[in-house]
Amino acid sequence: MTIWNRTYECMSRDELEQLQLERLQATLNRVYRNVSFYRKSLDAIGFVPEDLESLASLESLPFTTRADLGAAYPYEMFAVPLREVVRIHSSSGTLEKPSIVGYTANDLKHWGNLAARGLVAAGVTRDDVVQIAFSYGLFTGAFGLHYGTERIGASVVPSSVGNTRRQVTILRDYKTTTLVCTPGYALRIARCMEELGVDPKTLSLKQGLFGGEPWDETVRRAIEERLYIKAYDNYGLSEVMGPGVASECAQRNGMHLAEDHFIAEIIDPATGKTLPKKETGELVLTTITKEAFPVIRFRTGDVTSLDAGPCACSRTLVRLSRIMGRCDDIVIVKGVNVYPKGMGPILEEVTGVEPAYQLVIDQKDFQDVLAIRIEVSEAFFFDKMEKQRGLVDRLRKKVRDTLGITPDILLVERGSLSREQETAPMVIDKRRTPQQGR
Ligand code: DLL
Repeated sequence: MTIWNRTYECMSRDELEQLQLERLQATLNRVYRNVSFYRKSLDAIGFVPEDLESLASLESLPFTTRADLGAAYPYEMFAVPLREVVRIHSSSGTLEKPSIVGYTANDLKHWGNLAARGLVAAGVTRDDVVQIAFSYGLFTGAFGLHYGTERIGASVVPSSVGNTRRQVTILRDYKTTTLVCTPGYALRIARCMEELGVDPKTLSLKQGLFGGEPWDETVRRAIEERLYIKAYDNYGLSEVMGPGVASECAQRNGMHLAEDHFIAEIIDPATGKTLPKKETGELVLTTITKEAFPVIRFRTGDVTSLDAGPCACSRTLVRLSRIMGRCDDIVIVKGVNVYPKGMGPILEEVTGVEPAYQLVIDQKDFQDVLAIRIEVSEAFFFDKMEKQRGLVDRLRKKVRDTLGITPDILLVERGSLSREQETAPMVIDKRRTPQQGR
């Protein structure tokens, strides 16, 4: 069984905790010196980084939230001068102020290595041809796994997302062995293959790494049967690094978390109290090697648990269970993090004033479908049909251009959403696996 970095992936707990402590100390020093947000929040509790004596003291430090990162827009959270930053990405979605994340050359090196761990754990070797059907852009998914594939020495096919027929042609003609995309897009490719009459058994495809959005064992089975491959889960988030934070091994019984780079805690999202790791709660992550964009006790909003028991693969890193949902307002639609309240200002750019609206999310053949119900104002009603149609087109285009998701726009009668009385929820999520928090 191949392991990309045996020294770190199979460390004894004692050695790992010593390493974590040293790295945490260095990180706290760095943020205290260079990031005013952390200096202020640590000063407020009278904590001096030199005082850190054990990993347990991390629990006494304040959390960092998405709102904190948003308030630091664009670069206030950077712990190095921009001159040392060689790459900038940002979180996907509708947050008014998205988190802008930076990487030094060293950060990129670590990112590639951690993504390589996940690829190797899924059986990828230098003989593989890896088709990366994530969008290349501000989204971290494509680049992280791209670097990991190059690090291994396998061949990258950066097909990016979209043009599904072409993806199928590439899969067949380039003899792709490994598909990398969201689980939803894997099934879209599967459907397209079925429509084109391409038999997956005739392809070179062996495995796929899927992540960026929640999925479950039913989706895994559907991917495996329809693409005739083994499907592996991998997890990450832009605020912490991107893909490579945790990845499944051949046992496919949880994702080994790169604890030599990140310290994980599980908390009760309601009280903020730390829970035993095996309990289900919100995942909180602290980066301990990041130079440009370290985060301390970042509340991911993801609901999961950690398994510290031994794994037959001989890796000693804890395993993150499948992400069970979110405990904040964010809903993930086609891999894009949608903050429902952030949709208002997007629609307003077309309608002039923010309309009452409701997001209805459903799935067709495992594909997410987003409909936005928008209350028409009197002004829309008096308009001719043609104008209404124009409005619908402009709204659809605006959302597509901003989020990369093309929604169905449904104009509904005035008063039917009754936001004032709080009777109409802002989001109706009809998907089989609720991706929204509780
Ligand atoms: O989705 C990074 C990524 C890309 C990971 C590709 C893996 C593969 P963001 O756009 O910042 O970054 O979204 C992060 O997506 O907090 C989870 O809610 C969700 N998510 C990511 N991977 C998984 C997964 C990328 N394997 C947010 N299972 C995270 C469930 C996932 N949810």
